[in-house]
Amino acid sequence: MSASPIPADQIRTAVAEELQAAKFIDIHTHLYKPSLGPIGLWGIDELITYHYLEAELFRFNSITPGKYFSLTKTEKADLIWKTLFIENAPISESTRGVVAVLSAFGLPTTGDLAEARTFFASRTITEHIRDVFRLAGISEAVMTNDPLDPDEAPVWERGTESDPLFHPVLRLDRILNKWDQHWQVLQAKGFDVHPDGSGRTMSEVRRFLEGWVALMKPVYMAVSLPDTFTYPEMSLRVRFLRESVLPICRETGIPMSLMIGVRYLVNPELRLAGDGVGKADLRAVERICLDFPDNRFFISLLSRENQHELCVYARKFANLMPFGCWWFLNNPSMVEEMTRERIEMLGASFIPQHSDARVLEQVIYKWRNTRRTLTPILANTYQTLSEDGRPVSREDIRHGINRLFRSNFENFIQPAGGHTCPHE
Ligand code: RAT
Ligand code: ZN
Repeated sequence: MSASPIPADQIRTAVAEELQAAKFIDIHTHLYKPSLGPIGLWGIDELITYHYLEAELFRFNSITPGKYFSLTKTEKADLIWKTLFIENAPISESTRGVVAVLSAFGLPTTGDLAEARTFFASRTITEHIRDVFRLAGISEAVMTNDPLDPDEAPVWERGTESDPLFHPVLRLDRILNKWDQHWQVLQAKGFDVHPDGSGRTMSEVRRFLEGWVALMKPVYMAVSLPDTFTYPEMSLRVRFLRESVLPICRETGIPMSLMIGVRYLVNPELRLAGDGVGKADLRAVERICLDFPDNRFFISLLSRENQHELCVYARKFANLMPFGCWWFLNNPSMVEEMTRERIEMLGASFIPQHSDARVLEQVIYKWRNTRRTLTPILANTYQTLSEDGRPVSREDIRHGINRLFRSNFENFIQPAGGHTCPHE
C-alpha cells in the first residue's frame, strides 16, 4: 500500500483532497426519506428553530420559554434570527452553521429572511436532497425510526418503498425508556403485555420487534440512555434488553447502538432543548460487551469525561464500535481532542462522526466542519508516520479515510454470513 510515497510536505494537501473527494455515510441522523411524508424537516425556518439554537436564544433574549413556544414557526424563526444573527454576530457553532448553509446556496447571511424563504419554497424535495447530499459530501444518511412514533409508524405499516439514500434504524427509546407510557399501545395492537413486565411481556415485545425488523429492515437498533444507566440491574429496561432486544440482534446479525449520557429534561420548560449531560459508569458497557460476545454494539457517549475510557474499552472488545462526537461534543475543540485520542489509541478502527442532523441542510455545515477539523489531525497523523520512517502513499490516506467514514460502518452492520446492507 506504500508503493508511491508522497513527500511529507505534500501530505496535508493529499489529506484535504481525499477528504473532499470521499463520500461519507452519515450513520446517525434524524432525517427521513421523503416517502415517510412531512416528518422530514428542511428549509430556513426549520434550520433557525433547531433546538440547539432555541437553547441559545434564551441566553440572549428575555422571552420566556412559555411565550416563545406559543409563537408560530415563522415568528419563532424571525425572533431567533433577529436575536442571534442580527443583534449579535453568530459566532457559536450552531449559529455559524446556519450561515454556512445560507452561503452554500448563495443566499444573504445578513438582512431579513425573505430571499431565503423564497428560495427554499421553490425547491422540490427530491432534487433538493440530491443537491444537499452533494454539497455535504455524503452518499447516504441513516434515519431514526421509532415504531411507536404515532406520526411515523402508520406510514411504515401501510408500506414504504426502500430508498437507497436513507437507511432505517429501529429506535427503541419509547419501549426501553418510557414503557409505562407505551405498553398500552402494544396491548391495543393485540400483544399480551403488562406494565410490570409480567406474564408473556418479554416474548411479546420480542414478537413485536421481530415484526418491525421484517417490515423496516433496519441497519441497526438504537436507544439513547441516561447517564445513570447501569447493567446488570433488576429493571424492566435491562430485562427488555436481555430477553427481547439483544436476542433478536444476535439472531439477525443487527448491531445495537447505545447512546449513553443524557440527563433528560433538566429544564423541562425548554422541551427538546431541555436535556443535559452526565458522566456515565462504563462498567455497564464492559459487562454488556462481555455478556453478549456474539452481539455488536455501536457506542456513543455524551460526556467528554467518558471518552478516554471508551477508547480503552474498544481496545478490549472488538464487538464495540465507538462512533461520533455526539450533540454537545460536536464542536471543533471537542472533535479535535476526541479524534486525536481515538486515532492514537485505535488507529482507523472507529467511526469519527455522525451529523445528528434534524434538518436536512444541516448536513452541509456539519460535514464541512468535520472535514475542516479533521484535515490537520489526519495530516499530522500521516506526517508523523512518515517522519518515523514509514513512507505514506495516497492510497494509504484514501484507505484510512474510507475505513473511518464508510467501511467500518458497512462491515459492522454486515451479518456474519456476509450479505450486505438489507437494501442492497
Ligand atoms: O442531538 C440531538 O438532536 C438530540 O436531541 C438527540 O436527538 C440525540 O441525538 C438522540 O438521538 O437522542
Ligand atoms: Zn440523535
